[in-house]
Amino acid sequence: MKHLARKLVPFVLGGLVAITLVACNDDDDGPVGNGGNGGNGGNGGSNVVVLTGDIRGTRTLSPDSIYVIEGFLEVQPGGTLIVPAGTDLISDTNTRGSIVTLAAVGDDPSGRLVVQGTAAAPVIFRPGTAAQAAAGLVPAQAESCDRGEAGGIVMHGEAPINPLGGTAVSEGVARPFGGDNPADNSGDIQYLVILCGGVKVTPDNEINGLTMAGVGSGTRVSFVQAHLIADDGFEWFGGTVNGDHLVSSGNDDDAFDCDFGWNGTVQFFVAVQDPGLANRGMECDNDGNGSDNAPITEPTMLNGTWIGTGVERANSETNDGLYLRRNSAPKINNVIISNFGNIGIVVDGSASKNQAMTGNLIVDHALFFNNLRLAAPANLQVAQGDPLTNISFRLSGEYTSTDVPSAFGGGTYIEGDPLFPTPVSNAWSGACPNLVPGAGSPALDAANATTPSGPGVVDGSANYLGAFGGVDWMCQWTLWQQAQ
Ligand SMILES: [Ca+2]
Ligand SMILES: [Ca+2]
Ligand SMILES: [Ca+2]
Ligand SMILES: [Ca+2]
Repeated sequence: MKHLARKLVPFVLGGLVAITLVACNDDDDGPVGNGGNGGNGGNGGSNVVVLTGDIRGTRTLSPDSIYVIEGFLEVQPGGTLIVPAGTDLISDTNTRGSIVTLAAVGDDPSGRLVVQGTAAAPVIFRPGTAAQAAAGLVPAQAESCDRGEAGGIVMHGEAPINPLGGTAVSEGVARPFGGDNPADNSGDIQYLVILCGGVKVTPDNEINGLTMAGVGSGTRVSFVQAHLIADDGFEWFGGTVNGDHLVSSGNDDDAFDCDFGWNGTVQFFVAVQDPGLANRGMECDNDGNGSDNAPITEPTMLNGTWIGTGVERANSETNDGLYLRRNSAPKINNVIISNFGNIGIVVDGSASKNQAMTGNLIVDHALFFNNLRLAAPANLQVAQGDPLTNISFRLSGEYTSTDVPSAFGGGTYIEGDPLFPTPVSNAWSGACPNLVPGAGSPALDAANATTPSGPGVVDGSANYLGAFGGVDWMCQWTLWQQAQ
């Protein structure tokens, strides 16, 4: 196909570098320009390639180049963008460069993003500019970026969602999603770090770190970190996509957010919040009105470790762990809920209360530690546990004290120190926290856990509470710097 490539004047800052502007309507492979010597260093000799516009057909990037994404880079229906291990993806700070995959149209299947990172060579998406990349400055900038300097990754698919009519338009990028193909495939992401992203396009109209809108179960999302995001780390809007080994760290708003009928499973996840800026560990709605629209938002979350801010208000909102509301009915098992400044679990409102009463909303096999609410307001009742600070169910006015045990009373709730090598109060320190429970931890006692099973489970032997049963799968490939 036609090439719209032109070479710009080479920069001679830190070495000879060519910037190539490529309108992405070609099926070509690799950049145009002089030969690179490995993209990660960003030093002399690497090509800097600007990506903008549309991806059609299959486009495979090269780890020998540095790619600067300007605006919304859209992987069109039928298209595939392949990103090899170790490739640098720079989100242009001036245009909040974002990768957007579009939902299927007609005979063309959903656009696909394929990220082939490894633990040793993850793909890192971070803010910068073409000029900085040419000057070799972007890798250094990764040490000092701030929330909202980059865009994000926004995936759309044609799996079922619950707005009336079965389709919707996405936040932030305003593209359609939703349909009747639960097996929809929006790509295969492995070992991706999304750094300093998230954009408030307008109030309540935001790009998250990784947005999955109507994404189907044919998609793999595996080993992904969203770090220092100006909105949620991960947000699901309906769909059936599963995930594993997800890390949400230092993000404003919620570590994980779900809405519009998401029905996937996530096994192995970590949330670590910044004491200076955060909202909830997990926020779940069926929709904004708490309707009965089907499919109901009822994801399965297994083997997760949540570490809150340790302060009651990390910004203008209280710091609660799991905030489950508006008729959502998640099923959450084998988890550690710790260090939230306010309440460990909030089941808010009559709709989600009814889901809990009928056994559809489940939080079970949970270890609570160091959640800090010290005094109960009038609408707070405690169904389980002593002291109040570690296990707290905040209940709206519709509840009575006898309601609660019927919903949660049969569960396995443990209080105690998980014995992490890194104390929960120091998890947000600028270094990767060691959250593998030490010997004797109640998190490792199989009697406190359930055996994971079902679609989306990647390890059926993870009979423990939290994200780690003995092996740290996180610190080799994730980034933990503080905001600028
Ligand atoms: Ca959001
Ligand atoms: Ca929130
Ligand atoms: Ca949110
Ligand atoms: Ca939300």
